[in-house]
Amino acid sequence: MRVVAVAGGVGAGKFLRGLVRAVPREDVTVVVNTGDDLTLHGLHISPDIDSVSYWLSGVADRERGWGRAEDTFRVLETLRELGGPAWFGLGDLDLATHLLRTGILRDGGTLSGATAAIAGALRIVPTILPMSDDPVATMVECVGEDGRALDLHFQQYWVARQGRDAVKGVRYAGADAARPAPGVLEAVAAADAVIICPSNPVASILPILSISGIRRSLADRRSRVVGISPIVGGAPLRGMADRLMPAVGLEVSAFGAASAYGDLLSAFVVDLKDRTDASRIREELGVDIAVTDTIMHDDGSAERLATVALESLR
Ligand code: FO1
Repeated sequence: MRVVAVAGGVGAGKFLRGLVRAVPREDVTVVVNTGDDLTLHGLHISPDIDSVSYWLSGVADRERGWGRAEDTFRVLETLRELGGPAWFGLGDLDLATHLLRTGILRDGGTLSGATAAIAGALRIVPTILPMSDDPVATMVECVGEDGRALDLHFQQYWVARQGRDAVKGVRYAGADAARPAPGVLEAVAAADAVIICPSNPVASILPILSISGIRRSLADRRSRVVGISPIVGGAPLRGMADRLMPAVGLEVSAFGAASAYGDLLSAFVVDLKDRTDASRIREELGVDIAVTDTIMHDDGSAERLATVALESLR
């Protein structure tokens, strides 16, 4: 059974560890958000690709969610002592990934090529594809505490300024010109199931769907597309979806998450705590509903969630 997973960072990483227990890992292709990629210290950093790669290879820091387990931050601390920019928490081990990726790009390689090289080195079997080799930047339009308009890159909004600004809108700069990365459309066309992972709809999934070719490819396969709600009990488990969703006109609820990509879905998995949203999603969006415990305590619970998602398409 060939499966495409449309993925953001931490939530997707946890989920994918279960998915590769539910189906043969060589049958899985992951299409990953790059809207929150950034260049820092001259390095190309792809946080969501790295989260997915680290989770799938078993080196992720399970507590923090991002970065590598048992990493140290000596380079960052020294940089801070020297008065350099130290707002983004790059670990010493994590830095090796960014050095390798940046070198490949500098030598004329693509982000897809760099991603495949790193995945190969980490002995990851599923195929990991960036959504695009072209740059797309998730920009968060805010009003600062002093009332001034701010146009912030996602990482400036969330990490540098710690989400303190009032969000007025979100856009995906560069999406109009961005082409799907090699292999993305082919994987979706050949998939028996496309799973939209329990990731932040605005920061992780909509950037991928903002690439028109990808959105169209999913629309063509609607009968095989299932989404999983990242909302539990009317709120995100972590992150800032509750601040970004209203800014793009989405209710902060399982219904709001479903309506973010409702026109592409055949089925949607909601948490037991949000079961009251089920009939609304079914009736207003025309989407089948599965209700289950969506909290992924471990790989076993992630596997059960993946199985429920796949069975909801049968
Ligand atoms: N998130 C933070 O909140 N603070 C950090 O300092 C930080 C560093 C970081 C370094 C590498 C990486 O791959 C991810 C990192 N993240 C950090 C997570 C990241 O900012 C976002 O959570 C994702 O981009 C959203 O999916």
